[in-house]
Amino acid sequence: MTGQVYKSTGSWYTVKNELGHVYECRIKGKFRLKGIKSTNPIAVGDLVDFELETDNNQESGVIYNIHDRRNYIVRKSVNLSKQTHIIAANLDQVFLMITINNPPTLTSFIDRFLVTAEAYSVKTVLLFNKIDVYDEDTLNEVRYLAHVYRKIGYECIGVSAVTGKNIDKVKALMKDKVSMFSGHSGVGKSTLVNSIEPGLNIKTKAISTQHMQGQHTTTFAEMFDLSFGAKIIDTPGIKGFGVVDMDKEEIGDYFPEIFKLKQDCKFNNCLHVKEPHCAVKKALEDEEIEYTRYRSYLQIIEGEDEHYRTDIWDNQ
Ligand SMILES: Nc1nc2c(ncn2[C@@H]2O[C@H](COP(=O)(O)OP(=O)(O)O)[C@@H](O)[C@H]2O)c(=O)[nH]1
Ligand SMILES: [Mg+2]
Ligand SMILES: [Zn+2]
Repeated sequence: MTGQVYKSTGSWYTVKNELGHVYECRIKGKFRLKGIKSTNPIAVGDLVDFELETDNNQESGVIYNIHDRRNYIVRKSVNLSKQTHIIAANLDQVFLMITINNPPTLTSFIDRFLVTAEAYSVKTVLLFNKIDVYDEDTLNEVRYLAHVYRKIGYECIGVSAVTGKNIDKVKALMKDKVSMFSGHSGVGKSTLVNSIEPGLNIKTKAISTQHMQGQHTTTFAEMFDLSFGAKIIDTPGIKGFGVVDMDKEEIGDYFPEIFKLKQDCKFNNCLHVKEPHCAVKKALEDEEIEYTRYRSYLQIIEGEDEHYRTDIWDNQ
């Protein structure tokens, strides 16, 4: 049988098959995944093959194969083991929720987030929330930022989780897809999810798991089916989702507007800092590239990013 992992609590996996039947599964043997030194071999979102076995009249599943992943997102472990914890696999999109104030979301945070998502090959949609309370100046700021990010290919939607403004557009994007909501604490993630699916009480469900006894208090991601044919992945308690290890030369590839220009730079290993005949610097002078984006790029390649790290993928 083939199914998708909805929840993992360490040694048990909740797997749903194509008919919507749910099975508690364990892993048979050891899985070694190419190139990943991970504390968990299987994550929420994984497609797995499993067979059923009966033990003391209890039916459960045994997973014997994982399908190739389209993408996966990881959190680095805080200790020195250099192991990673795979949070979720096969994500279709992340909605990055942004507020201009209460709390402010800085462009440096947005750009760092987008670089990480590009590196993970996860599509990001920007949601500018709380537009119901913004004055005209603040709305202009939303319009300006939406213009900046649309120009480089990101879909941007101004929404209000409270009044429901443009929530239909978000739902349309979510249909038949697996989504995750991210952004600083207080931007309105819980409010938005509640307005999209009023009956869904994510936090309660995440705690009442039957296999948690005797385990330490690590929280695990969980996937939920919504009534209109969408899936969301909730990652309770996950903060400080580390950055991917990137070479300096690679970082520009995750800024779409820089990536597009790099072939026109004189040097093929151009970092777009001080090199002569640099197409990126030229575009910056011509105001074709946004200064805040370039500044974020410099901050990342110079490694001035430590204080952004703790907030990336803050999903509280
Ligand atoms: N005015 C307004 N307030 C909002 C909106 N969305 C969320 N809030 C408020 O912002 C606060 C934080 O929202 P919450 O959903 O808990 O944010 P989370 O930390 O991202 O989950 C709450 O007081 C919400 O009522 C919105 O669209 N408009
Ligand atoms: Mg919340
Ligand atoms: Zn260059």
